[in-house]
Amino acid sequence: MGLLIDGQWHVNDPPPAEDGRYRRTVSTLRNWITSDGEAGPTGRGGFAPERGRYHLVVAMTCPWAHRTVIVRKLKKLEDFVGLSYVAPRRSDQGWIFDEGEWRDELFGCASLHEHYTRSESDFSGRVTVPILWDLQTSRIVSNESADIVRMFNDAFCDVSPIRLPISTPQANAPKSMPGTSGSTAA
Ligand SMILES: N[C@@H](CCC(=O)N[C@@H](CS)C(=O)NCC(=O)O)C(=O)O
Repeated sequence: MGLLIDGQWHVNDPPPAEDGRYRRTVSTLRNWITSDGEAGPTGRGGFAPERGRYHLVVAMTCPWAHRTVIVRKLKKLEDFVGLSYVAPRRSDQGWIFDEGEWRDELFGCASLHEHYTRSESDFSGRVTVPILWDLQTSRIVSNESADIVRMFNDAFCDVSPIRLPISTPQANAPKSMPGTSGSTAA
């Protein structure tokens, strides 16, 4: 599937864990949009809710990304958080963009790993969806769907009074895939 190491794309994955079990990616970009722009539970501050400032990049085929799309819609945050889709398939470049509805409307990139290195030039790790961009600072705010749904619910209260029952981290923490070790990204 490929991954980034020190900002360089590697087509081949490292060998699997010795026990052969699947382990989900540990998300490393974990800043938070907060109602007052102060730092959230992890990462740095400076991300206040502002109209048109944020943008989600997701894949239609990814359940983790899908929950961020659902919460954005239920909270009616379309004016605050834009949305675009990678193509619903992988290549040796990982997630890629394509023409039409799969185009990269933010930067015109061919692949999602270019988004990661645009934000973090020395990024190492898997290139996953969803990612949440801050267009003001040109940095990725978060690549952790469990955090993104919580910040959508909590940080935009002034503009979206709808409250969804997803506020506890435990209830919403990323789950490991069935039959795996139970290691999580949270
Ligand atoms: N912790 C992430 C994990 C997301 C995730 O695993 N996304 C998958 C697609 S469903 C992905 O992009 N995988 C690409 C890869 O591992 O190379 C989250 O929940 O936001």
